[in-house]
Amino acid sequence: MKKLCLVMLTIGLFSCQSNPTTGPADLTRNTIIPKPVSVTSADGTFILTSRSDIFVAEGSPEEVAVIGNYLAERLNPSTGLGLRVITDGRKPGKGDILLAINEGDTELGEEGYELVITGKVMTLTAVRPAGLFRGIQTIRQLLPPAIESATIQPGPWVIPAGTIRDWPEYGHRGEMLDVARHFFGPEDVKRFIDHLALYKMNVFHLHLSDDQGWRIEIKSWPNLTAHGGKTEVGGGEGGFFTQEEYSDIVKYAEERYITIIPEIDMPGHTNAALSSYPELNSDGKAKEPYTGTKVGFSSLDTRSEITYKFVDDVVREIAALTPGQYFHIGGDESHSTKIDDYIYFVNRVQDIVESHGKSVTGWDEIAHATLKPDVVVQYWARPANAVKGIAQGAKVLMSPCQHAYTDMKYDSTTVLGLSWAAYIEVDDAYNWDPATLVPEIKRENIVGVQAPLWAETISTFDEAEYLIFPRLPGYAEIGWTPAEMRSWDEYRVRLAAHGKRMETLGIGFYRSPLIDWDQPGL
Ligand code: TNX
Repeated sequence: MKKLCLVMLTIGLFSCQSNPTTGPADLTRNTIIPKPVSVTSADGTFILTSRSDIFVAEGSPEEVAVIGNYLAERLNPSTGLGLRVITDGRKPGKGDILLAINEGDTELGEEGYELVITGKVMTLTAVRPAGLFRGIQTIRQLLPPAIESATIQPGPWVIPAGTIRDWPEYGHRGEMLDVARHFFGPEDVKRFIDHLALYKMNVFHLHLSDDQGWRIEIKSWPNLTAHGGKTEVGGGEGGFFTQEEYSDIVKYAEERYITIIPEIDMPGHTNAALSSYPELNSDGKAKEPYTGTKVGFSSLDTRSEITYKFVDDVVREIAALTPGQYFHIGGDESHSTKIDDYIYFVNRVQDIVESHGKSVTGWDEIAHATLKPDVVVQYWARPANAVKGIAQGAKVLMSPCQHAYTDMKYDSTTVLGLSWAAYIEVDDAYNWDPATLVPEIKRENIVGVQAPLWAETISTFDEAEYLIFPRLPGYAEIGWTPAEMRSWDEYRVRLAAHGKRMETLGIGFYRSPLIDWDQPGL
């Protein structure tokens, strides 16, 4: 009898806990990252079975069916359940998922969603398709990690009943990838975009040019890639995106409701361009290609008209392929450009960018210039620069190098990465609030959070993923979840549950000793 009681007690204890292979037993004990704004539980469980399908509500825009297909593609390989997307107006039954637009639920905003789970149907609604897409990431994370497998897994595929209402704190949540110091091709970039999607990020910033390489085809200046694309740090062969490949990346991101921000770094960080065209140099001589890792030695000739013809052509061609509002002009570490020349340059380039229908964003140094009203200053180093920007009415994107630089080592033993800004362990990456980090930068000045990955020390995408994970989910949560709902002690338990998920996705992440990877769940 005693034994039976003990067994029952044990079952009772476990039944309210999250199980690493079957998912949470109570919806409020989920391990979703970023943490949702509101979760309530109800009686019952929703189960995906061989009778399950994905229903698109009657009258939905075409996009909703596309999102339904994306969901089916996430769920079918691992469940083997063959979920179909039903668009003929039939009503969902037991075990089905329903996707619907509800324009009236304005509290959810542009990217928010509501997920109502009952023992019968799971209903995902949003004001906009983007919200449905974000909500699908919640569905993925409510299912066990095996859902991410490329091969059929046993299941069961069970989600506890309840309601999630959720929307982001900041409108800009992203990562940057430096493809200039080492080149990463379209397949790597798409994989990175998929990682952003899983954690509900919505911006992907591509650092497309630097001293060591020029990575995007410009048809009017072909040597940029024919010559300037053929180098990288350490002397490797480099590479570049054709315009077709770039457009394909833009489309891939768009299908995931992620905006690409292209960056052409100038007037510094331009040796690859200066080595490709002698006429861009004041002495008329092409520079030697550069494969080291120093910064601050190169500059476009800011007082030469051909420089502005060059910038105009480059911005025009890239802007034409980029649907997003912003064009990133770099502007960092122009140590060999005189300050007056720098200001003159940034002012003229702002006009060029606007003439091609885009708004300017740039590293915090650009605040020395006279900024246009819609400029976003990307804060990475100097509070004084951000303050200058704010004083001119600019908004700030938070990428503080001591917390958000994904190329920083985790600790002194990390082989990859740099350490000039800080060692950034997983808790340092998570434990900061954009709205209070720098007293002069207030919540109302901030558009969001972006974590850059500079690529001086990484040459394969496995190495990139080691630096990205497990810090990326933390940046995603900082951007999505209100600061007062976040705590490291609670987050680290949820993050542990993502270890298995990252493993299933083939991500060779850093096994931080701060996380109990072997005891996932709440
Ligand atoms: C500073 S951050 C840079 C980059 C380097 C990075 C290395 C910034 C705007 N400029 O050029 O790659 O440090 O951590």
